[in-house]
Amino acid sequence: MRLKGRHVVITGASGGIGEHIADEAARQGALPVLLARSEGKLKEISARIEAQTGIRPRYARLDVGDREMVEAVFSRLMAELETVDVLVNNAGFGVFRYVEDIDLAEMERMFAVNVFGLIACTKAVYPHMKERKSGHIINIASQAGKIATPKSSVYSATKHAVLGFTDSLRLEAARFGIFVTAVNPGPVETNFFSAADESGEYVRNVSRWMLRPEAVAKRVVAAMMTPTREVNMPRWMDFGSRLYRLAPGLVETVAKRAFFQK
Ligand code: NJP
Repeated sequence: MRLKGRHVVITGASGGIGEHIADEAARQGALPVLLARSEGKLKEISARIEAQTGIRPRYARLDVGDREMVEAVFSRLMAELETVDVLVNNAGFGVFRYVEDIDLAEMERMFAVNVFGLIACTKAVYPHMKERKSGHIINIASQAGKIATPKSSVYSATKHAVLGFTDSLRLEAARFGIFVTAVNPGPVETNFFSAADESGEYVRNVSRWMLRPEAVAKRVVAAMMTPTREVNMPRWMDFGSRLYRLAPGLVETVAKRAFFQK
């Protein structure tokens, strides 16, 4: 009942974690709004959700890395919806490479989508939430935003940036009754790895403890409209990143082989 009739805007909703968040939010009675570049997929997902729940989610094409498009799409949405109760900044991608192999255009794109896009989407809804003294911004970051490992320097840097932004925003937003949550999953079984892990080596190495996207989505939706600081999963990885904060050198030594599994 907490989410009944609430507008939940999800970026990167055409697959993976974002699609499952839309499913679960609709099951809880929320009104999801689906955003991504693949409009055809959004249309199919919207029709499927309507067939399953009776709720027909709105959808719109959005490249979060395109600043003008973010402004245009969100101003249209705000005019149509009047309120956005929850924004889930989920759109993102990673490419795992050693530093010497980093392509600088790819690096800029990763920052444009994962960091600047997330900030631009946040800024598009924040003034309205501030005015209403209510709302929730949920940023899908990563355990890679807590521990940086080989071959993920740029991806990890984007997620560290997301966590820095999120922590600062949480303090500012609390003054207006707005909740801010960071979600830090470990590896999740989605299409993410078709771009991130070209060789397939990482997926082979970690497949036995990959999270299901449905499980991540359930935790995200359970946190909606509650003052949840962070969602960290799986539990053992959360424990590892807490330990890393206390003794980074020790963890790097002990887990060196595991860190090079990409
Ligand atoms: O990945 P995937 P996930 N503008 O590839 C969209 C983080 N994460 O669900 O635009 C707008 O299945 C894309 O749609 P489309 C990860 O960093 C993951 O796993 O149509 N949308 C698709 O819907 C990311 O922030 C893992 O191509 C854009 C969606 O994003 C979030 O979880 C672990 C876009 C990506 O779906 C969702 O990733 C972790 C753009 N420019 C954090 N570019 C993991 N999977 O292991 C992409 O710790 N999208």
